[in-house]
Amino acid sequence: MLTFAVMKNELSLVDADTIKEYHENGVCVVRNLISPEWIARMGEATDRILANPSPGSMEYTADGKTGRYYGDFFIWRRDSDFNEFMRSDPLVRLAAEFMQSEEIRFFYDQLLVKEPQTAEETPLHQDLPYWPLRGEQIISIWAGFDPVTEEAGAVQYIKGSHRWGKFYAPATFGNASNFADIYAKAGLEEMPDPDQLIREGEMLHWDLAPGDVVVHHPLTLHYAKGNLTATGRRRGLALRYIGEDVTWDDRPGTFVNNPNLAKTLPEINLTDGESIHGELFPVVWQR
Ligand SMILES: O=C(O)CCC(=O)C(=O)O
Repeated sequence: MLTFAVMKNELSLVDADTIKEYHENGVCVVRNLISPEWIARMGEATDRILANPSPGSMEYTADGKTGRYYGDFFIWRRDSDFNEFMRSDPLVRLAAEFMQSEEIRFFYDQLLVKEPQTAEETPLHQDLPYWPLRGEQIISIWAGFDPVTEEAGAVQYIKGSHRWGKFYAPATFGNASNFADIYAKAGLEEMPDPDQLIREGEMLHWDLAPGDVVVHHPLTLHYAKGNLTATGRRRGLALRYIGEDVTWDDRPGTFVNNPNLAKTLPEINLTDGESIHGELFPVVWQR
């Protein structure tokens, strides 16, 4: 905690109470972090990606249904606005304030767009079971480029679930995503009834104005409803940052084994237990 206080004085984007809340609840909101200029620029950049999906992207809404739930990964590698955004000062400094690390690397960005009248929910899941990583210094920063409400599909988190000591088998996002077979290889504990966990858990979510972000721990259980609004878009970007305690986990059944995604990525030459390095996961902040 002392280190966090020192970091706060140096960087001061977030107060000690918010960082404490993050550690206790596994999630917290940070208001007014991103400038209106960045929001406008990223809204346009997102629309460019939506108009020109990459081979690694996912359409989670089936043909013929209303709305669109679109997912895409590692967008920073092909779009200069996404590249600059993930390296931009408030984001990398925020990541540094939450993680007790001398150095911050970018793991990847994930675009999660739900257009109006999209019924598809984001299934309840923890992030770390999808990822080939071990370590403590891992956070996600979820930024929206539109106002976000529960009706528009605000992400909802089960308070304190990062401390349950659970590592549940990944859930598949959408039936057409090709991930189910891969996750079956993970051999992890099946999640008990997700609806019951949601009903019985203390759910946290926030209405967000563009510029606000939500920071969550990689083991916090979270899900989102569809976007049931008539006209309000929900363009969201999850940015994943890692610190120097993170190492590669070569276990089978993580998202890098997905052939769709793999064909958009260079060969990953990290071996089990190795510290994360290389151009795919660039250093974005150093003390
Ligand atoms: O945006 C969503 O619906 C889900 C977000 C999510 O799963 C994440 O940020 O890890």
